[in-house]
Amino acid sequence: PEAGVDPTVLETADDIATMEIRGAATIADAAAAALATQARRSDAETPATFQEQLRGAARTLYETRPTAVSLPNALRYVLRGMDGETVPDLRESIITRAEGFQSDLEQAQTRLGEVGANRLRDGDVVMTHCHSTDALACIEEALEDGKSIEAIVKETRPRKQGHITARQLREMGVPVTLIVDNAARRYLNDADHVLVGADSIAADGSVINKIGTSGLAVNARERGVPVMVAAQTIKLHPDTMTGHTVEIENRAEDEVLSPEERTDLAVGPGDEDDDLAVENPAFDVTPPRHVDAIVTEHGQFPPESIVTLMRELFGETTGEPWEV
Ligand code: RUB
Repeated sequence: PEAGVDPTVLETADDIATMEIRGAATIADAAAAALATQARRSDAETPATFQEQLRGAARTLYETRPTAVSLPNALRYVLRGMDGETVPDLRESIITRAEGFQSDLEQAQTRLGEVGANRLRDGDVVMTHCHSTDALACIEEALEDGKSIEAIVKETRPRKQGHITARQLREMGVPVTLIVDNAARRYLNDADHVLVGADSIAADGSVINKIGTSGLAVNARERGVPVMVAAQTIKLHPDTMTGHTVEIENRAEDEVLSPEERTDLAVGPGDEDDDLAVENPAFDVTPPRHVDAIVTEHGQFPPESIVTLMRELFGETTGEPWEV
């Protein structure tokens, strides 16, 4: 671990890496909270030490998972607000900035929900994939508007985040039909919308979200079911404006195949390490032509025009504040 990084920051980083804390918006919120905690608990005696500890905390959080850009966006935003000549002033600036970020995040989600809800009509059936708080905000707002909504919830292998979605929708009073991922195409016949979140959105309007989103979107297009992506602007990936690609996280084999199962699949004696390869990418890329609308707190956009919003919000991107 980096020098002077508070144990609670290490704990948050660990929780993000192990997916105890997961989902792009929730990760961003937790990262900002962790930087505030670092600031509060810092034992730094000089401004330089304080700043270096904050950067160390940001680097530690940054290293956890690579795909959701809300994480670096949150870290950048909070660190860029670090300001002051003394440790107490620096501390105050980080805490204020982090808390501001967290409350903006919440407001953005509510606002986005209002926009997304306008796309849903009374009686609509929505198919979901994975678990997205931005997507659920749209349904919640539609319910507030007095519309009745039903959901077809994809299980989402290998980690079954669909179960979280099913529980939260039912807590809102939404009738849920849970299906295995492989049944999605069949049940698209009954759906009026596909509604998903995003971990990152690239400048060309590509949507990076839970593995399986792109196949779902292709099938939805074939069935004529519109695909709506609910994503606060914290999901816009600034580096893609200058040609960078989004790194897709590969997760551990044992999420797919347990060590016991691998033994069972061995084809020869003592053959556990044979040439059976297991791949477990956590996300995929849905091209803009398969997405009908990206819903943000600034309104809804066709994916092809999201770059305009990105330029407006990010302008010229500069270096990472934790690499000073
Ligand atoms: C979560 C996932 C979610 C997005 C958006 O993947 O793909 O759709 O993060 O979520 P994982 P939100 O479970 O691997 O983190 O709208 O809550 O930001």
